[in-house]
Amino acid sequence: MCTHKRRMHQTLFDPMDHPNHPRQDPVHFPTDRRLRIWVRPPVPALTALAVAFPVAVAWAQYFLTGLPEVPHVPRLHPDSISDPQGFPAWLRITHYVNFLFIALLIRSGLSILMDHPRLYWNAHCTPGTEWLRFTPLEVPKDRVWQAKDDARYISPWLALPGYRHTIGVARHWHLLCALLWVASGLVYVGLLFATNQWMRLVPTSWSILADAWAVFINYVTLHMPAEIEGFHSYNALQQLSYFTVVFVMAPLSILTGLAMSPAIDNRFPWYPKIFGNRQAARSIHFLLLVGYVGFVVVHVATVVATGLAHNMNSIVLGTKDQGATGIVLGVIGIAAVLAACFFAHWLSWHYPRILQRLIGRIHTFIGTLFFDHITPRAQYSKEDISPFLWPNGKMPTSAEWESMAANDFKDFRLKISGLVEHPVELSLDEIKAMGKQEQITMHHCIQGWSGIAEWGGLPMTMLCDIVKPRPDAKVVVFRSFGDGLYGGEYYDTQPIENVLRAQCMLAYEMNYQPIDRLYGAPLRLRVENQLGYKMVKWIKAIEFVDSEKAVGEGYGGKNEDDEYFDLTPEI
Ligand SMILES: Nc1nc2c(c(=O)[nH]1)N[C@H]1C(S)=C(S)[C@@H](COP(=O)(O)O)O[C@H]1N2
Ligand SMILES: [Mo]
Repeated sequence: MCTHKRRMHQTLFDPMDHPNHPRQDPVHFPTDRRLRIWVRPPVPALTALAVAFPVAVAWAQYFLTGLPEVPHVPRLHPDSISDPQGFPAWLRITHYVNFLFIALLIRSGLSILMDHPRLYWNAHCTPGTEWLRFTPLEVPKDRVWQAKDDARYISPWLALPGYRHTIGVARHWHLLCALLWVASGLVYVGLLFATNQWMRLVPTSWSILADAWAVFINYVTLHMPAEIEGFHSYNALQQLSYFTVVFVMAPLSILTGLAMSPAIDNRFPWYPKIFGNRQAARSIHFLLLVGYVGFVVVHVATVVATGLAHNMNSIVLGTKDQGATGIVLGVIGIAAVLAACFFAHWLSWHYPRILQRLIGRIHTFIGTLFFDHITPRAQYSKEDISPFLWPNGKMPTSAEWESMAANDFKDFRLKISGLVEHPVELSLDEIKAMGKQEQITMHHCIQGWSGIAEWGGLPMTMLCDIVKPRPDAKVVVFRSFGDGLYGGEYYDTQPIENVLRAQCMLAYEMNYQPIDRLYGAPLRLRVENQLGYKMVKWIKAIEFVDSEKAVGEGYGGKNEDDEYFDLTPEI
């Protein structure tokens, strides 16, 4: 097989990558592809009220006091020659680059959302407590329903890469584009303030609110405000909405995105609380997506309605004339973004390993800068324990595990081997006698759900004290009795430094009971600074090796091999 060859080639572009992906086809294209949106009943009513109320007030004011005049903005510099004049090239370029990345972020974000198509305001993700769901299914109560069963199909016309169980690749795009989007955003904001262009966007007086309201009344009562010379300044409502997008929504997207990181949340538990909790941050992150889509629709409609040719020349060429060049180039630009979306789709389905390696390198870089320094230490209290924790992972079906389970794992022996001075085989009782640590922590699944549970078990540091890893042992492999989603032994790996951190343990207790079969009996791993798929359940054996490249297909775990997940998911 080509596995060996693949291991040898750790370049981004490997011709051996291509043939290996179609193994997942049946699951990616399920028969049930219904997309249903259900919203908790008060939400549409409240939203309608929130929209209808200002509209009604605006109409009332219009009838009572007539149409308010539309003021000029920026008011402070009506005649100053230092006012922004037109749109410089850097502004036109960053505007376009932003459009490209937002498009890819929204598309990959939708793919990620569909892997757990429910949104909550509470941290526990108990089925039935969601306020929004994108699935026609209620969680069945009479049988085991895994979080992976709950994932939905989404059309690749809408999402990148779309289909089902493609969250690994979707995340690569999302994280890559988030980094590039933030970088271009920093350049843009930096130049805004380095020049006088910030005056267009940043209101400098509270009168902006009254002025924006006056403009709002004009729009809502279907009076187009007298055309403001957008080349020099915006009307107050326009300024306020651009300001909100750039200086409120974009930072909030970044901050709520970070609030979903297991490494950050389990080190700084106050951080997600700024937004309520991790799931509230996730809900806000999604609402911001809706906000961008809404903004783009209104923005584009206004560009069309207020003089398309003239506006497109300003946006694309930075000129004031009426010719068709701006429209032509603008359409070509939009076509190029569409082409980029098609290219991203093609790359996702034909060369996902390229993405995995590229993002892996960026991860390693960012990891060494930030994440390697943060050790998880969050502890929740007993009252915080979730009433329900979504289960995930195929239960073992081997006769070996079944018969051990039937006998309360009395015959179980954990085999620890590889690059250690004292390879051992330990019974569950011996493990329990070696030491115990307890922690109440939040589990973060890559799919988006989370939940809080108590875990009791043997810290990996204690185990290492006994088996004594040799200096050449760099990576720890955890092998499971269970299989991966697409068959073959489930396993995952950890760099040895990470298992030596606080809160990394072999858990044999969950919520003060011996761990249930469904949740990983007899032993499962807890590594609180990473995502759930790293925490192997139903552990059979542990092996110390010098590199993950020699195990499985060489990408560091079953999901890394089969679904292109990242090796060190701290975000
Ligand atoms: N053996 C095995 N372990 C596994 C998995 C699996 O599929 N097989 N899934 C992982 C994933 S994706 C998650 S989110 C957690 C789920 O743990 P829980 O069932 O206790 O919530 O287990 C992890 N461990
Ligand atoms: Mo997961």
